Amino acid sequence: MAFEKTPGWLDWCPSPSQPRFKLPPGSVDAHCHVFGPGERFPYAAERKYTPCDASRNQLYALRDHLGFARNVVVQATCHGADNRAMVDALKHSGGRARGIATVKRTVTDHELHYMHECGVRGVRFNFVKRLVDFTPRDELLEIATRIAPLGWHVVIYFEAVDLPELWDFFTALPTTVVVDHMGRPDVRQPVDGPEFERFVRLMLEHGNVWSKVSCPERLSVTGPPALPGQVGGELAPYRDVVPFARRIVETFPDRVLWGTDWPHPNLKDHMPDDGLLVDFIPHIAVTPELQIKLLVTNPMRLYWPEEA
Ligand code: 0GY
Repeated sequence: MAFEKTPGWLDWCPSPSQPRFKLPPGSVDAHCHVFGPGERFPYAAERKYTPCDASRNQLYALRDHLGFARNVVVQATCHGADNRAMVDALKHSGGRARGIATVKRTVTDHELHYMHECGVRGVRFNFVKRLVDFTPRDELLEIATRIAPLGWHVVIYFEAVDLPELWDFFTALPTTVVVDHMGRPDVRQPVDGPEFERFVRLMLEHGNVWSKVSCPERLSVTGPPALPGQVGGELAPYRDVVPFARRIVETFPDRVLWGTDWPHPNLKDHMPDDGLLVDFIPHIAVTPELQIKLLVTNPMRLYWPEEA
């Protein structure tokens, strides 16, 4: 089936630069997606956008180019609860990819066990209104209760302004909870302002909450140009996001993950150079110890505990 991309859609960068930052051996890209290809894995009827294709082979070529060893492939909303493209990617990774699925309450135990065999280790609950239709909380809690015995966790995606309303639901979840992109802070606000303090408090008070310190390109207002930054006298890409991510990495070094977010759905003003995104990492994890925790130890503990 042929799909037409959403008007204004930005395609992923075809020739990312070679990062200057050398990733530690065994690094995990813990947040990325596959899209289709639509001919083989059609996009869902209920989707809010139609992307360009971004296949598993293209994802794994990027992994090798940037120097990652493994991936965590997160089900993208354009595929709804049809996890076939993501599961196909896991099955063709040689054990080097784990997955996060989207499921409905109608999912069977057989389907959950099959996905586990293929490498799925969690489900994603999405509260970003432009991406998904509303799902009742009792359905989500039922799903969380069913996946908990598999050792899976819940990934949550929400906007910072919605955290107060979602707080009680998040803190009642019975699993490890991984927050996408630091809960999407407004980086024009102070890093010690009330909005980000609320997110820090969520992690301080709840030891089961982790955060991906990913997506500077999505959160940044200053954008990518590498101007002289404050950190170590280096040039910091996406410098307005650095204090936020650095604070989370340094406060919770054992509960942070990092991912490229390739192929970067729904960006409006620019498509990042994935090599430059990797060069953002040493600005937010400024010592080799923090870098190894962020890129290797933490994701291995969560996704490959048998090898960690
Ligand atoms: C991300 C961010 C976005 C989209 C999705 O599954 C998705 O469609 O996650 C977004 O548009 O902010 O993490 O990829």
